[in-house]
Amino acid sequence: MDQNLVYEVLSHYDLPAPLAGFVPYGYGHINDTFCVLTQPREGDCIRFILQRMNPKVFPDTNALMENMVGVTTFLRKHVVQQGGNPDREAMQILFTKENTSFYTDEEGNGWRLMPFIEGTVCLQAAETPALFEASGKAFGRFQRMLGSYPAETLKETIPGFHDTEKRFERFMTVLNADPMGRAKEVQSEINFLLARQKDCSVALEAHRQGILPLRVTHNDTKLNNVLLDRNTLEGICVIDLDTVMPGLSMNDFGDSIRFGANHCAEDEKDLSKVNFDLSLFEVFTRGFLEGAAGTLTEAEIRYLPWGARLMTLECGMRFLTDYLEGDVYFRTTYPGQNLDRCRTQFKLVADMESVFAKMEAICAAHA
Ligand code: ADP
Ligand code: GN1
Ligand code: MG
Repeated sequence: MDQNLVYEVLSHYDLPAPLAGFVPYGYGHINDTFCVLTQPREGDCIRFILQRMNPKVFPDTNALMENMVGVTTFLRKHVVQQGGNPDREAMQILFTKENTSFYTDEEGNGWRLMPFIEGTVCLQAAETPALFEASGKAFGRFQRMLGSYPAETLKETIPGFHDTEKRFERFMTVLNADPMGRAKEVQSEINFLLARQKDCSVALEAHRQGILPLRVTHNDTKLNNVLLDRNTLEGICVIDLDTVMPGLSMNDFGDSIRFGANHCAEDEKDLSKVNFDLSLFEVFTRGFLEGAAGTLTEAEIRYLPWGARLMTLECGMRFLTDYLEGDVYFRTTYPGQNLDRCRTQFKLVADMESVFAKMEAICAAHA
């Protein structure tokens, strides 16, 4: 990354103090994120999060940022009404000197700037059950807060984002083309997925039959997309709002379980370390339902275990597709990382299948 480009971007913002520097930040797979430091003459430095949005993933930056400004403004008002602190409990998009919600550089890439929410931690793995429960509560609450958001004003930033059937079709197209000649190396992963084609329709079919309603959902509820209070370890603020769109509640629940209800990294190579943890599933369920506070229907709660299975299967399928395509979507730091990621997801799916009745019993008990 050309440092001068970042300076050029920042020159379009009214910063509160002289710029002290910036460093790459976080473990996101999509955006380029930087922590920007400004240093007043006296006192602590004031930090910001600067992101270059990924135009391959989000081709319509205007639509993306319209959603983002709409949702953050709505959430900030909601937090104020509830007597909370909007600067801690909601994100904020800072506007440029030209009064736009993002800056477009000479290459056409969009950049956005946000205050850094201080006094928080962002975890890559659930270190304790209590932390995972806190994240569940935050994501459940997030969904409840957006219950009254005018869904019709939201743009679909990634059409069919959790359309698992469409994702499967896309996988088949890439598999048939096999552009990198990699299919022969991954036959067992391919077979695992082919054997589960029917599963890809479970949620969509329930929605088509009117069993599951559309809600405004986050759609990317990884543990590292929620900030926890550094001292109380409570969930403070849900971040990474790029994919807030109409969706199914079970998917928000499921994506958190996929990422957090285990004790390994998403790209762990040693599959003996990759195990679905039913006790973490239970604490998350408790937190999520407490946070959602009665907004979910009986059917939505009944389908939560499927949300976990399907989000994990879908994510594994997306990693596998990307591996077959030559790693063009998810950022990778070493060759084969998407295949490692796919393998962890499929191992977790298999684990979930073997304890599925227990997952259902847990959801029923917490309904
Ligand atoms: P990506 O879509 O690439 O995952 P995110 O929006 O999740 O990008 O940002 C990446 C990381 O940056 C987060 O996991 C978190 O650690 C950090 N981060 C993002 N926004 C903020 C914020 N407002 N305050 C503090 N940390 C943040
Ligand atoms: C991406 O942006 P990030 O890193 O939070 C991806 C999710 C995947 C996740 C897998 C917009 O999330 O859908 O589940 O990686 N986000 C997008 O770790 O595709
Ligand atoms: Mg993220």
